[in-house]
Amino acid sequence: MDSSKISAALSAHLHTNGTVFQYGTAGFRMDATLLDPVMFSVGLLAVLRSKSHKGKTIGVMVTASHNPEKDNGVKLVEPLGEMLVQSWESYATKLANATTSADAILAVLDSIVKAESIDLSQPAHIVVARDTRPSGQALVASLIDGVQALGGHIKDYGLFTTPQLHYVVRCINTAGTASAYGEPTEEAYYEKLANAFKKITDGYPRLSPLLIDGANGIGAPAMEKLGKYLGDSFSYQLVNKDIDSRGKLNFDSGADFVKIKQTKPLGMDLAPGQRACSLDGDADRIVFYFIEQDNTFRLLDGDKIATLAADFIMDLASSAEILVQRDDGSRTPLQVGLVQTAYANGSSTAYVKDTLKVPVVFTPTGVKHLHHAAEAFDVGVYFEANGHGTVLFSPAAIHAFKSSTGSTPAAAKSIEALRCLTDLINQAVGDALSDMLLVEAVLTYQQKSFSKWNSDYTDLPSRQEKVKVANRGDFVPIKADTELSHPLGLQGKINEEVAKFSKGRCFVRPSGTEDIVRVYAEAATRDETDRLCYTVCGIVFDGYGGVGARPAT
Ligand code: G16
Repeated sequence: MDSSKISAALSAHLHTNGTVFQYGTAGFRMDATLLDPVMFSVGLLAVLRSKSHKGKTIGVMVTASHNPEKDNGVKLVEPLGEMLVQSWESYATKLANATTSADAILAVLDSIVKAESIDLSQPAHIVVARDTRPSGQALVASLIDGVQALGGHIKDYGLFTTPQLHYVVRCINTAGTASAYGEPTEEAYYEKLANAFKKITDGYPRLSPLLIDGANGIGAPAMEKLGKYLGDSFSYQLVNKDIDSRGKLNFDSGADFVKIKQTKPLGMDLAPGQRACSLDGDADRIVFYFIEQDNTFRLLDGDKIATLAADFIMDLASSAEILVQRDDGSRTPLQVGLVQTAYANGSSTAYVKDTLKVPVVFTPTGVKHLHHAAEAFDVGVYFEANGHGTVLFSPAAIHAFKSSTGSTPAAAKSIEALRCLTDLINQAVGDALSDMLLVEAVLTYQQKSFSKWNSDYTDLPSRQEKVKVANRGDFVPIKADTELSHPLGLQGKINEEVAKFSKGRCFVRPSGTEDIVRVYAEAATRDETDRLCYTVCGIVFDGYGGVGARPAT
């Protein structure tokens, strides 16, 4: 470690304004003007992480995803495309906060090297990409300074969706192995998805065109490129694709807006019966929707995507008579499991358990948590209600799909479909474009309308609101985000309110991506749900440090 080189490089990125940095739900995320020292520190950390993996390539994605355009953020990606391992998140936080002086940063670097027994003579390889935010390019430059100060090699992929960055990281690190994931290029990514989609839908009548809201973000140009590979196998119309005008990214559009507001995005004409979906700012989330003849808006969110996918895969596995080889030599049916968070609609959980008869595991918010829980199953389906998720296939499941032949033509066809799914579904991370094709493939295969899909179960009315407070760090979630241990006394007050409503459920948790706390409520009717949600918002605002405008009641 060349201390003088690091000190000299830090001098251009010194942290001077007292902001406290925290690696949150999806990395660092805040107003872009504050991020320069953070980026430098992430460059240093990425080098250490790569060295600790003996030179494997580490990814860095510069994005603030669903946040407003003025924000930006950064997250680290592990060699197989997963989110940074949690034990390193505290290093990331310490290093970012140590950018105040050369002494501080050198001391933290040294402590990480010692704690992780890192061999500094190992090489370090980093790849970086960014979304379309105007602040992105300068932040990548700061990151590169950090990487080079510690002697790492870095390749800049430029503009990418978040899942594309995860994809190339996995491809690079699996190249030449039995689990090689593909070519680490944008073109190969589109080709892989498009080929799998064409194969699985071959011979089926096409569905009506899908309206796609690109949130005026990187998902829009990526969709246009993917569309060329899909050709006439997929019919769509893209709206909100303006990535050049300032202020449009995620503005009243995108998956987060549609999910929370339960309405169509700005810039989309949606006639009753038309099918539509929204990507978010970095194209790692997707939700679907339509409006009924009477103009009622119907949302098909991550819960609905998860149940559609789990049901489809179980049908295929059963018709294909798939048996999976176990460690003890036995061969047993494919085990499908579902992972949800506290935001999952209560009706979806009941449907999964009672109708699909699939086990459900709950984790705290953040795909990093869901992803790991999903790995416990042969097929782990994980989706947050906000549309962030994917389906993971275990090596044993993939082996079973590859080695089965099927005793009937129908079984052989189902096996082929399962094999296609392993290519169609991004195994590294939730991916809006891959998930979009997954849903469209299932609906094409089953010739199922959005309305029929929606009728699988009826959502309980739900509402999610944001409350701005002086210090969201005062709110400490426990029990997979369903309760708070602090501030003392608040949980008791929430419980008292919940008890007043039929099928009432409500929780409060600090966001890890925005400077607010979130309030989620569910109850038997729309009116009760709204009353429960707004009452709790008021309790939080009035008694626990609310700032700015009091939430509506
Ligand atoms: C990120 C995470 C998601 C999480 C969301 C909101 O999504 O990847 O897992 O659900 O933030 O998190 P929070 O409620 O803590 O603000 P994205 O799409 O913004 O990267």
